[in-house]
Amino acid sequence: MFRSFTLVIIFAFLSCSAVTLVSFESVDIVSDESWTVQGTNYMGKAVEAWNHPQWTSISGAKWIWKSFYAEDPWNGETYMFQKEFSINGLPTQSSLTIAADDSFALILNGNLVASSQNWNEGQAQTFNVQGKLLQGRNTVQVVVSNYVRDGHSQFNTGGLLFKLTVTWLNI
Ligand SMILES: [Ca+2]
Repeated sequence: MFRSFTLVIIFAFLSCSAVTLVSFESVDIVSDESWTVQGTNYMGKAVEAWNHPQWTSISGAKWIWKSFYAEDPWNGETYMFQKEFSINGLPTQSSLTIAADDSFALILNGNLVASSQNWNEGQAQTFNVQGKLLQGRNTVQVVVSNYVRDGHSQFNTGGLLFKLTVTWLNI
């Protein structure tokens, strides 16, 4: 009787331990004013951009640029947007969605993982970056070019829209 009671106690303890040991967390990294923007002889914080009517949207993310309107739509502009974030466990699941006006190159932890030469009608693209994420500190950099076009800035805007959702296993 005593032995079986002891076993029940041990089993209950192990069950509780297992529940507390296996836990997941997730975080959304979205484009917003917390990103830095870097250009030739310039570094600052990104701002929310004027939204072109044809641009898509991603829940929780903002279209960002160096300025509300493109500053030089007649000659084009290229900027690098950057954000650092932490993954406090073993990444188990991720989903990355991005849209840019016009072209982009997406770099995760120093590795080029995706690029697009076309503004893609303002639509978003999804990429698998599961093997590119690291435990601890991560850096995402996106180089975006607004191409030369005729017209004023409201018709030739530049922008970046980004969302990365990462789920990790606490270990
Ligand atoms: Ca444009």
